Amino acid sequence: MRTRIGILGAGPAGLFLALLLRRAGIDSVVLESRDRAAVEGTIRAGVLEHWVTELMRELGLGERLDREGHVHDGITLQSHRRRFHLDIAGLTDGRHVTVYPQHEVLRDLIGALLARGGEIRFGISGARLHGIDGESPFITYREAGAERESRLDCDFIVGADGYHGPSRQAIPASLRQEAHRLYPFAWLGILVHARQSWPELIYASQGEGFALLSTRTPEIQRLYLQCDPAEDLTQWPEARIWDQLRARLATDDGWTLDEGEIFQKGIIPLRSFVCAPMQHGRLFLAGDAAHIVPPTGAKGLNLAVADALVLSRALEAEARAGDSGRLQRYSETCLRRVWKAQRFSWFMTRLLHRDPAETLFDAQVREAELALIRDTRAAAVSLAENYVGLPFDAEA
Ligand code: RFL
Ligand code: PHB
Repeated sequence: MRTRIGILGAGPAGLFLALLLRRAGIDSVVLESRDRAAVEGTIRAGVLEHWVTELMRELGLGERLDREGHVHDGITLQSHRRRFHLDIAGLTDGRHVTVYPQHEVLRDLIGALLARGGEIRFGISGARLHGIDGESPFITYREAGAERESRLDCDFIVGADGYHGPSRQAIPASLRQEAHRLYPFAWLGILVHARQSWPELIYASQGEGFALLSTRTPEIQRLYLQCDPAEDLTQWPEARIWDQLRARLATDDGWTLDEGEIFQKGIIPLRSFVCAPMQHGRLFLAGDAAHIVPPTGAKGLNLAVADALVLSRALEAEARAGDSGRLQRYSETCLRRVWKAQRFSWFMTRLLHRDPAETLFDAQVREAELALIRDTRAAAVSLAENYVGLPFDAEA
C-alpha cells in the first residue's frame, strides 16, 4: 500500500492531522493498534482550549461539541476552606475553555474522517519504522488477524503513537535529548453517577493535598485526588476516596459534595517529559510521543492538536510549493509552545500539590502564590491566558 503520509496512532494528534490533511487534499493512512471501540471508549482528558474548539468548528466538528460541550468562563481555586473565582473570560478578552471529553472528540474525528474517505486501520500490531533517513520511508505491520506482514510506503512518517509507542525510539539515541521530571505524587481519578456540585471546575489544595472536581455530563462527574504513586487501588476503598474528597473540597459555607456510585477508577502517574528534536529525516513526532505534561494544567490534548496543526501547515507548504522550510523548522516551532505549556503545567502542579517533603516554608510560599493570583491582576491574567491557551506564533 502507498500513501503520502503514514500516521502511526489514532489519538488526538494522529486524527486531527489526518483530518487537516484530508481537507488540504493530501492522502494519509492512520495505523492504530487498538480497535475502534477501545479508542472511542478510553477516558482521558476533558478540557479544550478556546482555539481548539474554533478549529473543530472550522473542520465541521462543531455540532455535537456545541450541543454537549460545557463552556466554562472561569475556574475556581480553593485552599483553607475558601474558594475564589478566576474570571478567565474577563481576563482574556472573552475567551473560554470547553469541557468536552477526549473520547467524544475522537468519536467525532473518526466519524468525520471515514465519512470523508479517509483511511484508518484499527487493530494492527508489530509496527516498525524503516528508511526514515532516506527518500522512501515505510512502515511494516500486521493487519488484525493476518499472518503475513503488510507494508505502507509513504513520503513522510508521523509518529503520533503516544508516550509508549515505538516512533520516538526510531530517532537515534545519540541525536535525541530527553528532559524528564517525575513527581512524588499521582492522581486517583474516578467517574461517578452524580449531579454537578459546583458550576465550574474546582482546583483545591487543602488538607492532605490536591483535589479536582470536574464534570462530564449533567449526570456524570469526574473527580481526581492526589495520592501516593506507590499506592494501588486496593488501598483506596470507596469510603477513603469520599473521606478525602470531602475533606479537600470542604468549605465553611454549608456547601456539600454530591456523591454517587463510582463506576470507573484509576491511578495516573504524573510526569513532565520533552524529547528534542521532534523530528529526524522523514519522521515527525506529534503529541505525547514527543512530550508529556502533568494533567494539572489540562494541556496534553491541546498540545497534541497544536503539533498536528503546525505539521499539517508544513506538509501542505511542502506539497503545494515544494517549500520544505516549515517542515525543517517543525520541531523548533512546536518546542516553543511545548516548553511554555511545560512551564505552566509544572507551575500549576507545584502550586496545588502537597509534596510529602514539603516544609512549612514551602507551604507558606504556595499559599502566598495562590493569594497573589486572587489579589493581583497580573498574576491572575498570567494564569488565565495560559489556561485558556496561548496564541500561535505567526510562523506556525
Ligand atoms: P494518545 O492519545 O496516547 O494516542 C496514541 C495512539 O497511538 C496508539 N499506539 C499505536 N498504534 C499503532 N502501533 C503502535 N505500536 C502504537 N502504540 C500506540 C495508541 O493506541 C493510541 O491510540 O496520544 P496523542 O494523540 O498524542 O494525544 C495525547 C493526549 O491523549 C493526552 O495528552 C491527554 O489525554 C492528556 N490529558 C489532558 N490533556 C488536556 O489537554 N486536557 C485535559 O484535561 C487532560 N486531562 C489527560 C487528562 C490525560 C490523562 N491521563 C489518563 C494520562 C487527564 C488524564 C487522567
Ligand atoms: C478532566 O475533566 O478530566 C480534567 C479537567 C482538568 C484538568 C485535568 C483533567 O486539569
